[in-house]
Amino acid sequence: MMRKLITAAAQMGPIAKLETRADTVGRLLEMMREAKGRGCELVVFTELALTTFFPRWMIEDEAELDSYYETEMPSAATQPLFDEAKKLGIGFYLGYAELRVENGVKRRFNTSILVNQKAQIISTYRKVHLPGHSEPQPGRDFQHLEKRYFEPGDLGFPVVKGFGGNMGMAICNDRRWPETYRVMGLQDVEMVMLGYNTPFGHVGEQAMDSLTLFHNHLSMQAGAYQNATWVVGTAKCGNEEGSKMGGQSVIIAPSGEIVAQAVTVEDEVITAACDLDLGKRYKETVFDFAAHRRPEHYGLIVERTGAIPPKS
Ligand code: ING
Repeated sequence: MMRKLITAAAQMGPIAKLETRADTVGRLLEMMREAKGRGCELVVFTELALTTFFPRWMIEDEAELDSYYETEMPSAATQPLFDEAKKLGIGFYLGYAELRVENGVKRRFNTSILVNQKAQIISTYRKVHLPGHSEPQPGRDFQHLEKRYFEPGDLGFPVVKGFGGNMGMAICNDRRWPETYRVMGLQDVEMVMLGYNTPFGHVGEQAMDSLTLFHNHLSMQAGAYQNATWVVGTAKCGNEEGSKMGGQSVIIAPSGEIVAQAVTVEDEVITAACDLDLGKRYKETVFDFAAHRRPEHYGLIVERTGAIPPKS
């Protein structure tokens, strides 16, 4: 029997700095209901889905900074998401800023969770690849201080059983690094869910910034194909506090083909019936890792090649 997982990507338009958690959760609930109405069993929300993308600012006041984080999950503000998910029988991926105190020390992560149709958290992920800077950079219209406001993730890239398949998570910049998909590909992942907040002009070089949307899809389509997995990429987009961010949320098949794509820079639900067995044929042929991958031959044989050894 085909393992068809009807999946939604719930793209978000801008979240204003002063928008309340209740207002934002209200928007998420509306899209969760729309997804359920289209027969979805899973809805993938975006990165930092509860607040504006605050790493665009230098925030000196610690209380203000802490206000963007959740200290528990579900929190009072997000409990309605869990309640509605259980009532509707739909699971969800949710990105948010996580603040925890360990031995009196504040730990801060850019986190995502996977919640099943019984509203149980079945997987947690913390963003490994943090782009941008730890100190404000001169000459930028907007900062990108994720290295200041988050630690690199300490949970690896877990793949868990859920929704009838092998489910993995990533967050935003992770999608640009092949290791992200391969570490999960080696765990036989069948769907990678990820949210992203991708400002135009991030690099500050026109030749690269003009390719922001191309690189967005290139990264995810390559990751999907080379690891024979579905990839669901959900944007937060539009003009958010003056910072313009790319949209074009997508659902990508293991072939690398885009099967659904958002066409606005607002809240928009896109859906696809994802056959979780679609990747199997690739894993049995082109990407049969056991038959074709040769990690034992990837090393640098300097004496035979005269290659330049990497700096140790
Ligand atoms: N944002 C961006 C991302 O990786 C970025 C940062 C934008 C990097 C454009 C390179 C090019 O999509 C986050 N939040 O990681």
